[in-house]
Amino acid sequence: MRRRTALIGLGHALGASLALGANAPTTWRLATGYRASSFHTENLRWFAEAAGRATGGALRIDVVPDNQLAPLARIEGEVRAGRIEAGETIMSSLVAEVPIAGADSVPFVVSSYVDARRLWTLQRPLIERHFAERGLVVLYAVPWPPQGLYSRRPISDVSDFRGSRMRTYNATTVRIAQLLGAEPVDVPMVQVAQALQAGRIDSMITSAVTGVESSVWQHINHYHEINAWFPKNIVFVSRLAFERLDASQRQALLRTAGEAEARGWQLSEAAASTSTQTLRQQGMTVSRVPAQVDAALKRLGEKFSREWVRSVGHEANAIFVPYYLQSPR
Ligand code: PCA
Repeated sequence: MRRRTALIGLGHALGASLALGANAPTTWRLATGYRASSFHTENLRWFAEAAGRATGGALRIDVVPDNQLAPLARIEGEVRAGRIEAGETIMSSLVAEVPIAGADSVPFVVSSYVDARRLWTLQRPLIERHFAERGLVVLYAVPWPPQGLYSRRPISDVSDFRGSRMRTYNATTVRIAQLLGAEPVDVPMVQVAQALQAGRIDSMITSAVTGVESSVWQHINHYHEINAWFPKNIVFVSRLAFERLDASQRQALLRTAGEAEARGWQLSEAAASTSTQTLRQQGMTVSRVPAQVDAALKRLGEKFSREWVRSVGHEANAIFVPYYLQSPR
């Protein structure tokens, strides 16, 4: 009798643990280097919740912002190594290993969200292939608003940059600073306010939304809308983690990623205009650059593109030839 009770007890325990196994969600950590308050991170949280619902609670994604799991520049490597399941990074930061990832940071190629979408449609298949070779599955990509030029003083000539210190956030912005004759100073986005306060930088190229998030008006007065490029953040998961989902969960996840991408592009476009207004309301001078500066910047942009196309080779043509052929302009 005692033995029977014990067996029944064991049976219950086994049943309970099997049931627990069936119900316990797969949990992924998704690392980002941007703040919880960034529109990108808000969209990641939306994606995580929507993916949870779409998989009937089988997948739980915990978004970990602000470089807490790994610094932005290392997130892709950590996901590749399987130490973090999923992540977000700024795509052009991968340019040294995946040159085509730099396509969206070539200056003055894309000047509107419509262009940016066209470029992503052409770039995406190549990016997916390179990511697959690295053991990663692409979920979605969302652009930052157009990149403008912040400076302590108004820019009346490109020679104003000579010897000044320009904040950079990856290899492409470093090269642009060099072409302008400025000294590149690497500052992660979350430390921009500090760097300005400490007087470590005189200028930077980034979006209006990043200026707002860093309350730059406390230290810097001029914002020039040069619309230089629309860099994208890319969200991805390790293929091993992805393959642990069953086929219907994978489908649900990819469908949700498509929705998050559409939603993110809308958030970006909305943030582009509200944040430029905020810069104005905070007393910053928002203007274009003088015509001769504009022309000089475009020439630098062309030099950058030539270097980039040469370093990337045929994949650059695979994107830019159809991009320019389809151009409505
Ligand atoms: N903000 C990020 C990347 C591009 C942008 O608009 C940054 O400044 O680092």
